Amino acid sequence: MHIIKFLLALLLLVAALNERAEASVPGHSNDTHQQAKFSELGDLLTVEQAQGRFAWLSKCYDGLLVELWERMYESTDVVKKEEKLRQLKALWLSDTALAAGKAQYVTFANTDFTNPYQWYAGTSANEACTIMPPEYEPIALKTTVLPRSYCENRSYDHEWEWISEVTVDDFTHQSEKHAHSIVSGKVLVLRANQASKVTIKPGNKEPEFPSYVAARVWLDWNHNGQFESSEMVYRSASSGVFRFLLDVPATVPEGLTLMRVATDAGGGSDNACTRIHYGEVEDYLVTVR
Ligand SMILES: [Ca+2]
Ligand SMILES: [Ca+2]
Repeated sequence: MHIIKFLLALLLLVAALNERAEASVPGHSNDTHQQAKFSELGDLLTVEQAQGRFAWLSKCYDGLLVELWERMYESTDVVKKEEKLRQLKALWLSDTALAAGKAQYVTFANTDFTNPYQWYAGTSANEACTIMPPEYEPIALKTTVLPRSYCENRSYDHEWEWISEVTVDDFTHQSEKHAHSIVSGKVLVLRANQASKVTIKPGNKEPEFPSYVAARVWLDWNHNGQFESSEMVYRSASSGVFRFLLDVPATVPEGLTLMRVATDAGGGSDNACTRIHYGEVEDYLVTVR
């Protein structure tokens, strides 16, 4: 049963990767029917973090890695634990994969592919071991896509205010309330030297009395893994829907980068890394063509 589940997860992952490949075909846009496949699990790791994930699991959950080895090889041969770990590492973190920036790592969640406790496995051997929620399982073998890691940001409180929808031209993402989420199932494609129409719909626990929230958007145009002050592309405050035109620079380096959207009824900060109070932070994978 476990093997089937894991294989299913792998298939879903392959589907997600295909979807990403499709999304990068210029002019190919069928967002509506693909919307259901959006993943909000986040857990997008860089190559270095994927290596750290393996080291952390080897330290904290080596039994689980052994179990994964047994599922993948369907073997009951007497093989030493160290050899099993070595083989897994060779499979997921081969020199070829590392050189291509495509290391693989295991991500964990509930069996329904949700992460209700917002629990993530470690990404460095130096991190202390934490206890995985008992109902969690390894649900997918992911391939690294982001070459850089970004500062974390999340809200202290997302009970009353959150982000319920973000649209960019034909791209729409509706979502529930979270402290932070990474929309990792699909890449948002922007056109160089054009203006894109963006809307941000805040969610409210009492929609008849919408809160006055500050909204900000940052885009790492220069792909350096940081949101410089010049990369804050929008800032406003309102109790309604935010609408603006996003001017995309004429030249942006190739590859994936990150767009961060934050709403905060506590006013927020111009610093994309400063933790927000009442609202949500959503990160989107973006490529400019
Ligand atoms: Ca949301
Ligand atoms: Ca930057």
